[in-house]
Amino acid sequence: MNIDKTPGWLDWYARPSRPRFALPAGSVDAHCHVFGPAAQFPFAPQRKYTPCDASKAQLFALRDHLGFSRNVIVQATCHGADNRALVDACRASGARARGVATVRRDIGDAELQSLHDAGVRGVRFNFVRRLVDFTPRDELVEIAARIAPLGWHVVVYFEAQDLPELWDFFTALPTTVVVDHMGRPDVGLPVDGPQFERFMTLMREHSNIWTKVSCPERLSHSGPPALNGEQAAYRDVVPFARRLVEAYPDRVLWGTDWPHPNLKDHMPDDGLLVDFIPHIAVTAELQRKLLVDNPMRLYWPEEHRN
Ligand code: 0GY
Repeated sequence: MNIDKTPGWLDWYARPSRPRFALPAGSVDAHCHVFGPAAQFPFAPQRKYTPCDASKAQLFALRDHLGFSRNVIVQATCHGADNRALVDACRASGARARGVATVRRDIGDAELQSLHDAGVRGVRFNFVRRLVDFTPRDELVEIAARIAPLGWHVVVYFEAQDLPELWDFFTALPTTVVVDHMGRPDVGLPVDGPQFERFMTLMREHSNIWTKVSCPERLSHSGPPALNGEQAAYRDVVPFARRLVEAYPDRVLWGTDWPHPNLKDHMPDDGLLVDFIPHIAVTAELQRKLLVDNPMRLYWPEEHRN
């Protein structure tokens, strides 16, 4: 099927390095996507970008290459509220993938149950204007009330400058709330400056709020390592992620964000992304919580023993 990708689209990295950091046994890549394949699972007409294909088989091959045991697959906006590619991947994973779906208020109880049976454990509310059209807050409140009894949570994606306006909505949600990519701070600002302090306050005051300390490649101004390898990759993101991991070790998650939609200047080597982890979770205990205990508690609670 011939589908024109968004101009300038960067495809995912076909030959990632093998990480030097050995992931703890049972690690979960808690933020990744599948795209299509478009011939089987067409992209949504209202999408804001058209990506390359990124199939479940390619995702599972990456999982094994990097040393992860499981995936949490997050519905990408290019598929709108059509969760078929996500469900197909979860079902094919042998219970090694859970899903976070996008649903509309008109979803029926039977469809919600069928998503649950496939492995969906959350919904994503996206507030990033370049990715989605506006959804009325009352619709989101209604959806949150529908999914709460299933034991699901809400994943929210927004940019740091929008947090003040979204604060009351987030803090009234009745479920666990997981914030994507640390609320997208501007890492050019001080880690103890007002913008990131606001996010730290959100975490401190609301024990139901978790965050993914993910996407250094998206947030960084300093970028990937220089070719001579002298500079650590994405070093300007380290203080932000490390601060969260150390302050809230039981409420942080990590994911690759493969296949890395909408990156404009470089495509990360997923092996190097894994090598970023010991810079933000510096002890074996913090690493185990970030990569194993926390995602297991949220997505596979029936198997979680701690
Ligand atoms: C991410 C980030 C992005 C895209 C999406 O669903 C999506 O389309 O999440 C982005 O463009 O910042 O987490 O994958």
